[in-house]
Amino acid sequence: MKISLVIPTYKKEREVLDQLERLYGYLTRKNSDFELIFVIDGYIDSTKEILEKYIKKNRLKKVTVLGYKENKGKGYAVRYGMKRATGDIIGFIDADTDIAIRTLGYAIKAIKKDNISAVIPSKVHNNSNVELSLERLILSNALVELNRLFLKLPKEVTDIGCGLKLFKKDLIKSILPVLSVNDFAIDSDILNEIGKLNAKVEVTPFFLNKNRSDSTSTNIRAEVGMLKDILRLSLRDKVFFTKRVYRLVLSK
Ligand SMILES: Nc1nc2c(ncn2[C@@H]2O[C@H](COP(=O)(O)OP(=O)(O)OP(=O)(O)O)[C@@H](O)[C@H]2O)c(=O)[nH]1
Ligand SMILES: [Mg+2]
Repeated sequence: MKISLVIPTYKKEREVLDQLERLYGYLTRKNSDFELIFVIDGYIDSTKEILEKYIKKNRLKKVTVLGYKENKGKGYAVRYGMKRATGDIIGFIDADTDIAIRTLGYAIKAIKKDNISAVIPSKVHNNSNVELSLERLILSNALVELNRLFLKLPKEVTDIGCGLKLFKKDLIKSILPVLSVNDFAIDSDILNEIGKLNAKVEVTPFFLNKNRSDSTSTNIRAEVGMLKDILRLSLRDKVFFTKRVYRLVLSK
């Protein structure tokens, strides 16, 4: 089974080569058929040049660097890459090395199961090793509850924001046309569509590397943006549902 990993990349001059070496090395060692698709979310620093130089020098065959001039947000970058992915398994992973590689190992093993359509790693899985501050734990739980309240979150999901998610090709290709979020609420958008389809999800453990950087997706501006997107999706779905009911009643 070919695995396509999309790597949304925003201002990652410092870490991007570490992430490339690590993913390329891991998937090669595992004898996987794979492709890595870096999506440079805005040509605002030299991440693109750094990547291209390294790929040329080392003659790497299975890496593609895509991108565009303006910064558009993580959701846009993820959607851009997944639309162009060709694997049987398609997913995304953050461009820095915060997520320990064995998180990917567990996720790949799970997504290869016949009956599983999506794998969503979780900080609060029993086998995860993430040390969460009380504030992060409360925020993370609040986000899950918010998604449950306003959107159609698959019942298994216990964590929204993990920067690694894997899907079977058929599932993700069928929902890509209806995804609309450009920023960090892309996870909510995807999970909502999976929930509507009642597709089978497995939750796997999530491991963090030591010395990780602080997350920019948990600043207050990003959080307000995320909340706005969740409410917008919820409203859209409710309007759509109401219209359908009206149409049904009128046609009777
Ligand atoms: N912050 C941010 N990340 C983006 C954007 N577009 C794509 N990304 C990628 O989405 C992922 C977001 O991960 P975060 O950990 O929340 O943010 P980060 O930019 O990695 O910053 P750190 O907190 O320092 O790790 C990373 O792979 C980014 O490269 C964007 O517009 N802003
Ligand atoms: Mg990060």
